[in-house]
Amino acid sequence: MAALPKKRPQEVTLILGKLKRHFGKTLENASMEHIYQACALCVRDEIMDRWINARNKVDKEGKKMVLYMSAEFLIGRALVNNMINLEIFDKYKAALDYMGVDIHQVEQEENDAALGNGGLGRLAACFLDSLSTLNLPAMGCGIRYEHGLFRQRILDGSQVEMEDNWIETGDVWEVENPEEEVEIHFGGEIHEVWTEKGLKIEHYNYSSVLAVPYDMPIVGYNTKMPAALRLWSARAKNNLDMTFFNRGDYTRAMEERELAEVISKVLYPEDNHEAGRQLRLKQFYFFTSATMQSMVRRHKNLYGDLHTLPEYVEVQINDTHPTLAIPELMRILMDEEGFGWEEAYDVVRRMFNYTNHTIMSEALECWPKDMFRLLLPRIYTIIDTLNEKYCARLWQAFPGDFEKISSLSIIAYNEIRMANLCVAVCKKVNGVSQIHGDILKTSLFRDNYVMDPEKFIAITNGITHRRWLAKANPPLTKLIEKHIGKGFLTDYKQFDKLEALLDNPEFMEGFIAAKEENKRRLAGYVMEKQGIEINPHAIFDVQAKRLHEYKRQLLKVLHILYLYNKITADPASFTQPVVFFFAAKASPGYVRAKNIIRLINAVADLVNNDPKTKDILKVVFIENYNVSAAEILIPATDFSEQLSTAGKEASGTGNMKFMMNGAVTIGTMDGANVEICERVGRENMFIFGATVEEINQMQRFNSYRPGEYYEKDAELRDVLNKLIDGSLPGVNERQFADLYHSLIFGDYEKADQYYLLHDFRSYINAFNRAVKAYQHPEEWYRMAAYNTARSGIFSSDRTIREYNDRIWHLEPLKG
Ligand code: B1N
Repeated sequence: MAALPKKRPQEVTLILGKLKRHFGKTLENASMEHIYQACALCVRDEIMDRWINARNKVDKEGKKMVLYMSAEFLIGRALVNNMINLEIFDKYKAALDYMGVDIHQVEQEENDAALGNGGLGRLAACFLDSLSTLNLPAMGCGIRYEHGLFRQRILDGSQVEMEDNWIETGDVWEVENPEEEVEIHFGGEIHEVWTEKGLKIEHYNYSSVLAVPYDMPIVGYNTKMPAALRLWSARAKNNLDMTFFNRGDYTRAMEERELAEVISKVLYPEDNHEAGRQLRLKQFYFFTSATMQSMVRRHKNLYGDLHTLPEYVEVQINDTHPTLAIPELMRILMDEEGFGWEEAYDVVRRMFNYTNHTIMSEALECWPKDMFRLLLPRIYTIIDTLNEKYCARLWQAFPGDFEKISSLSIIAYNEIRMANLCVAVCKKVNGVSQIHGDILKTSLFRDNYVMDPEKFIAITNGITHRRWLAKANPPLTKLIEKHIGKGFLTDYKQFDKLEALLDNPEFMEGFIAAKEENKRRLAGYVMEKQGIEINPHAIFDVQAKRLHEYKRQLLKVLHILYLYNKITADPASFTQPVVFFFAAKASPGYVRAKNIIRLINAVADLVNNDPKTKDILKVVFIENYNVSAAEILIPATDFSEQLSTAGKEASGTGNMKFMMNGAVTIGTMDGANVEICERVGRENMFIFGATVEEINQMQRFNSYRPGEYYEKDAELRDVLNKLIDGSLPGVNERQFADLYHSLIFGDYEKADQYYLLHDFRSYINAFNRAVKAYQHPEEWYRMAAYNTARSGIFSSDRTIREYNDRIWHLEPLKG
């Protein structure tokens, strides 16, 4: 144990005070959860003054702000991150040490706030951190899901979903604001009525739901301007319907309440996929209407005239999920504020911007027209008019080209297409990496680009290096601070200073020591949580991301089986110990993805238990991958696996986190991997696989024949046959037949849609080059440290600066 500080730190008094006043406890009888709550309350106190002052200042000085609207915010834990950003971590650590309490145990009491699925939601969380750090006035707007993303357990090798209850420990960070509640209307009928002021729209027989905002402070590093995350919770207007109650029908009396509250009950656990379900549409209208109503209310209170809204607010919509904010603001301005169509449209078109995050067709949001019209009749008529006017513009641009016009229109074939609505109305449309921006211009939005070339831009994603370096990787952060100071925490350009240190033996020794410490920490975690022992001197090879066919976890599995075959045939052929970590959640309804998880665990059983391989290869499936697990996994990584089929991963952000923490990438020329490669050069990463152009060629000429690879490559054939020949322990022989068939046969054109067999040899080659490089420690660690040194540009501070310079034009709040 560390020596006790002589003087009792002041924070001890604060923590003990909270324990006593809030829970009636002393240190002796407080549980670890009480101590967590007490610390969180102390930290909250430190935030509140700044938060209130900053908001008042923004209002008083009439500053423009951005509303970052997103259906997902994947926040993770707040306590230690907030302490680091407030620069009070060391003080609280000392206080807890003094009390004989380990701060990391306290930290673990907090459940992750997992109000998101993956990259898209985590990006929103990183952006709020950067907005606050840069002192830009901002509010995140989303849904207060009572249950976030499910917790994952692995039972007998398969994923089992369990309920998530983040609110139990997360509510200390929220402030409920019932006085700002608004009412949302669903269903009913609309009528046009002529009054002396002209045509008026009236809405009858709708059902109402209340939206209550909960605000959470998001504290950037050393900020003057904590951002607010405003999450809307659904509540019934009447708790009990007394007409039914009085008749003794108690179930009916409570029905309204249940129907209302189900709206914010649970996050849809789907990533890169939209299924067009009614409750999902309700969720989207619920939070966009609430946000627009409260924005209008605030603007009227502060400035009176709604014509000036675009001078004070920018709205960024995170993918198409918040698109309904556009017609909703039209509705408010016309039906409630008396604006004419052109007058309202002129306000709306100057406020909204759209970020596209995917070109996967199954993720492009389309709503069945009839369902939409029944649920949102007024919003439907507004979209219909938007569509009419837009089609008239399209006709001017492409006279007579019906096919083109119907492919670009907002409503067609009985569907409403949200991406087309966004592109039609928004000021700027951006992709999330350079290659993704190019693909938007040349394929998904090709014709729109011809019409409005200046509308389309690319802004490469980023990650907050406070959470992903300072919080996740204390030993490396300390080392960097020792050599270049703390400036890099707010100035990402200072990462460049690390380059000069690659020739400094003291720095390099520290770098290696940090990696080793992080690997031991991960080994401890895996032992504690899953009872698996791993060799901390092995290569740590990690593929951590949502389970999706295009991300190609299956390619990695084929590679492991290939190594298994090689070693069992000839033990001298591969002797380098490697631990292969997988971490991934699959959407509960995505059968093939879940089967890939089953396969990973079957392969783990095979290689971890075979005496010929068990000391060389180890496969570990990390249960319940979430932000907190990522914070432990990423800093310990040597090989970062980024294997998506070229053209499919819009950007990726995990790739950036690994790079920053000194892992070397094995990856395709896809998404932000391309820019990582530009930063470090091909000699400092391992590129493999078909390029976008090559894949486009194969598609254009329908020339890809995966079966030929199977026939010609005997080793590949042996690997694939392992899926169906009964070699895999604990599963029925038919278990993986679908995976096997999907690669080799499928429907003719659809066999191996993601080109695994095509890239198989090229991947093995890249992996072998990486292993060779690893075996020369001096060069290897130089390469790893070079990756860290070149990663500053992937800070979300750079990303947010770009959004601000090119789209929002906000002024930072000053001292
Ligand atoms: O957004 C991330 C990117 O880095 C990833 O490449 C991209 O795959 C991810 C529907 C999505 N795109 N689309 C989604 C999520 C949930 C949903 O219901 C689509 N997620 C991404 C950040 O730009």
